[in-house]
Amino acid sequence: MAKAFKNFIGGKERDAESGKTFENRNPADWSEVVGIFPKSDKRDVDAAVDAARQAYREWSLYPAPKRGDIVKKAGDIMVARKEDLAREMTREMGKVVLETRGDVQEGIDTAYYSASEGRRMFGVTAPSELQNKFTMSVRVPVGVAGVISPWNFPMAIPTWKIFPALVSGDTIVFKPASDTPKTAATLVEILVEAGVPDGVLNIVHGGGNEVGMAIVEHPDVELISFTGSTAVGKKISEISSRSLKRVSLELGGKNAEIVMDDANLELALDGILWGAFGTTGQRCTATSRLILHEKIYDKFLDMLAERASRLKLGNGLDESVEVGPCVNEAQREKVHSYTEIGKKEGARLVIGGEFAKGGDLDKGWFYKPTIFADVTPDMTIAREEIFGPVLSVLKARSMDNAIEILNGTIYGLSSAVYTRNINDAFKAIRDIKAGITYINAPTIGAETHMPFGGVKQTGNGHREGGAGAFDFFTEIKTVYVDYSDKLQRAQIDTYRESKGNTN
Ligand code: UN1
Repeated sequence: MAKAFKNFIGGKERDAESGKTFENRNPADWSEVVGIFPKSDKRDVDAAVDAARQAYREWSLYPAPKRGDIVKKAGDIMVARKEDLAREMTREMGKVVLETRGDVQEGIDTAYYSASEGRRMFGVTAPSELQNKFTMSVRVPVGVAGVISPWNFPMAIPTWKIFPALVSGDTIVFKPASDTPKTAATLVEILVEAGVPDGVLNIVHGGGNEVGMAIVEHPDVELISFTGSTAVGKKISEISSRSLKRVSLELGGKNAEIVMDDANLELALDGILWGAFGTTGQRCTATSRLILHEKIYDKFLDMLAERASRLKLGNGLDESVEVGPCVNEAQREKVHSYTEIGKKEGARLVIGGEFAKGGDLDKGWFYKPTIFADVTPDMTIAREEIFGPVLSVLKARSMDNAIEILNGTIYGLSSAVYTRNINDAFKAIRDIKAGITYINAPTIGAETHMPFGGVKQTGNGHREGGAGAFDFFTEIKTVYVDYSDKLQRAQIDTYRESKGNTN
């Protein structure tokens, strides 16, 4: 019998007010129930926001380095439990254990980075324009943060949001994706063990419409940090704009890799296999378009089809498996619908394009790595995010032409260029419209201490990762201390009375 999990509100485990539950199943073996979770609604969100609000004052008064120490301790616990966390995550959402170890490591890196930021969180000091007056800016917490996270990085992405929020002094209502509630529940458990006080971190399980939107609409939630689809992001943005709530959005992508005729083709091949089919293509940063220089187009496509057709699919707990299942049935159906569209619009199906079947594969939501060649920029499979193991290959005449194709999308998260021509590389760095550009490396694999985010409809200008995350989770307060014992009027007295001024 699978374990029944509960919400965690104000330091107490609680069932959903509705009394309802939902099951979380293993996408590589749908008969296996990973856990049972409360199906919450607005009432549970209200209780969690109340708890977060009550805990806020005391938490906001903890010195930031102390808050950082708690997050550091959570990182230490994650180190000790890494293998177990990774294996449970593979059972929960299917990606191979090599990658779930990476996901946990990304959380650990974020813990140590965020903890260290507790001893920086720099403000600015600058000289005043008046004598006997001091000026500085300091960072202060904002309030209650709503954290709404996706299923593809069940540990890493929640930590990108929760750790900087905690170190900043905010309290949290956390709604994880309903495909990955178990890893999220474990993360909360780890933070509680590390010393996060009651009410500072609350988790409410359930669906986006019932729980997610109740968090977004709640007047006492000041911040929303969301990673997910562009459609949902727009809805969140619209609702939040009515109360001018601050929102950080990490949304869709249609990332491309360019391979020029002078590139190291073996290296580019390794890059595309990892970028397109790693995590079964289910990353915001996944490579879903490959733009090949016309001179190497046929040759590279042959090399790619040969390698991609040999990728081993299966249960990600088997170390020899390279590609896991899609996260659920609906996702696999969606992926397949793009195959149908690709065929209808005249793209050439090179490999894949169907469910992967036979033996243990029949138990889960497996889809064959799929490559479409002769894709043109106007085709649906060149424009829409698929979020699965489907790669669209396009042809370019030159670096300029390749960049033009790469930029021809409403998204702009990650991008990659393989070339040995340094002039072309720098031109690409300048002209590609994306939040991240890799030279001679795949589109996936961002590091946690560097800014992460995209341009255009990939987001709304905020960055996660690194110190930039703290810009979102803190408010800047500017402080002036006048120790002259007289009224000094900035801009007026500055150039009349102060010593040293001649105007
Ligand atoms: C995502 O897919 O939403 O850069 C995040 C990467 C990972 C994070 C991906 N570090 O591929």
